[in-house]
Amino acid sequence: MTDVSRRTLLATTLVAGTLPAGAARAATKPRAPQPWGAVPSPRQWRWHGREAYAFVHFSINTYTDKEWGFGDESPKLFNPSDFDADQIVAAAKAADLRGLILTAKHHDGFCLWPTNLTEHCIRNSPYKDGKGDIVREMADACRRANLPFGLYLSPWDRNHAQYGRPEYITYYRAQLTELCTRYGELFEVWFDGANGGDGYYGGAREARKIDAPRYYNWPSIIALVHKLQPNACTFDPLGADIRWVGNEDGVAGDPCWPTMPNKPYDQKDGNSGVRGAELWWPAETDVSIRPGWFYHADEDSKVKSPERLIRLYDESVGRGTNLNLNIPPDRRGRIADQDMKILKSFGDAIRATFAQDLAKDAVASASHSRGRGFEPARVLDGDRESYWSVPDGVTTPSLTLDLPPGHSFDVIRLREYLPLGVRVTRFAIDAEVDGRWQTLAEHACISAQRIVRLEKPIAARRVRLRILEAPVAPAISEFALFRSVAPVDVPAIVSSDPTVLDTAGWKIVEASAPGAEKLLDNDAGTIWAQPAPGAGKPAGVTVALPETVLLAGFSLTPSRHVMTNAAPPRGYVAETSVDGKQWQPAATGEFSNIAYALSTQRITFAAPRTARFLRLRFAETALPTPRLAVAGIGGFTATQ
Ligand code: FUL
Repeated sequence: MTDVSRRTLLATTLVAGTLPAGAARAATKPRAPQPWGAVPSPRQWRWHGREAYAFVHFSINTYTDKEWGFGDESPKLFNPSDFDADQIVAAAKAADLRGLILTAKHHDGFCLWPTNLTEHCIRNSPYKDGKGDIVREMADACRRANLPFGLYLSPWDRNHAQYGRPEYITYYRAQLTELCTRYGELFEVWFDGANGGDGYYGGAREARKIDAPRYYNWPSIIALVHKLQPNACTFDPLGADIRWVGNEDGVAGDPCWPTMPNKPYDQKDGNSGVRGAELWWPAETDVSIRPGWFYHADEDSKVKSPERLIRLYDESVGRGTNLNLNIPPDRRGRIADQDMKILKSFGDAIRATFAQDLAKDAVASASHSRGRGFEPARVLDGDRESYWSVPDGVTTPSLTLDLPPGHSFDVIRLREYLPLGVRVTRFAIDAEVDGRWQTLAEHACISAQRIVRLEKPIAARRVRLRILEAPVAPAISEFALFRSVAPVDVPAIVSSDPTVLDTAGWKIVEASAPGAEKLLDNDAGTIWAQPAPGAGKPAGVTVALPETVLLAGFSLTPSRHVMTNAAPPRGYVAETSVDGKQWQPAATGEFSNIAYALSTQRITFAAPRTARFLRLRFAETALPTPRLAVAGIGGFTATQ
């Protein structure tokens, strides 16, 4: 039997046979199902189609090697030597990212656009003699490449003298107005949840506490964005179009429902959403390709591998959320070569994997069909606006794809037609291989999309989607099959910066608790933990370098996860030695904001010194917790 006649036969016997009586002859198209529960706004529905886009953290922190600037940094520090917006856009495109969000202002208050609202901006930097505008350059480059553009504007501003008072809100709204009116269309506007705390605040150098929802009055700020930029989705307070996924690791809950209760954000609910809740408030999964959000040369060795990015893709996009992948430019103002290679490898693999839907020529049949316009074959047409549905009251239908021979697949993608709400509660996928049906997967939630990756490719005669539970008739817009293409390997490097020391050859000489090797394993996920230090209970570690170097400073990485019973050290006493016997003081101080920023701290000694041994002692934890935790230490030499 030829393929065509087999398909024709199947189409007449299975599909038409399942239509409701008379539907095949009916001249009128059946009514579409009624929406169920919360549904996306048109703006949110468009946003769901973006899937993955780039976050670009670039600012003063890039030049101070910090994650959170204090707000007292001189604008003169911002001086990209070779800024290239097109190269950054090309990196996003290489990774198949479909938008780009730039940090117009981070917590330190420095503005990347020439605004007259503050002196703390690019006008007072050496970049293009104060005539530069990074927001404009990025917006133009995105437009040239047909890449949607978005902006991040930190509500917390550690530079502004009036932060915490009503005058600052007027300033913030004026900033937003400039950004929403000068740079063309924006697809997303990002409000960071980090707020309050200590800062420079125009020289006051104090801690300021705010009650964020009351202080910012988010509904009015969101309304301002929507008035000026009707297509921009706002992130992430209650009332915004998009919510936070609840972690910065790139992992959405399984399931991750796009609905949430109409109450202030709760991190635990945020990760998995709440089935059937009243608000359409879908999750965005934000994560950095590097440990930090800003570029640091000593993290060149820690760029996530292409394989890791594919896992992140599966755990974010594959669970119906959008992935916001941070790709921070280096001090030149370009994406570092290592990151570029990794992004290309990742993007090539994603493109190749999803290039060809192997189910496209399958024959779709179903236990039920709603009739003309809602036939089973709608799941194969690659159109997110068309869908298969069934008569009202049918909630557990199944749909079978009779596959053309000669293909094997290991990736399955399902999509619901979201304008009718998220309708499927649970589903299973089966495959018929060598005449026997087997269940491949069973999950809760399809939503925008659900990607199921099999351990190995299978060649099935048929595959079947079984809806196991739904409150109403499902509406499925895609059932697609793919063969995954592995990314090309990109070997790790130590650092593009020769002053960054490779800790691979470092040895622990002594430590106040076992497990100190974890400090040197280049993995922020492994933690050296011990009882909190105190009187008579010192904590510390001594390391030996493989050879004597001109040591200019050290770094310390805390656990990047909030730990309930442990905290990083508040401060340090650092000493160095050439022979491991005679010790010289090197530096003493506090780690700035370590307990909240949870980012690597880089401490530069007053002057570089010849050393082969480094000893660090910690007197107390940064928060009153029973245990002390440190993820890593490192070191750097003087600039050569
Ligand atoms: C966090 C910020 O504190 C980080 O610096 C970064 O901007 C991240 C995307 O959001 O809350």
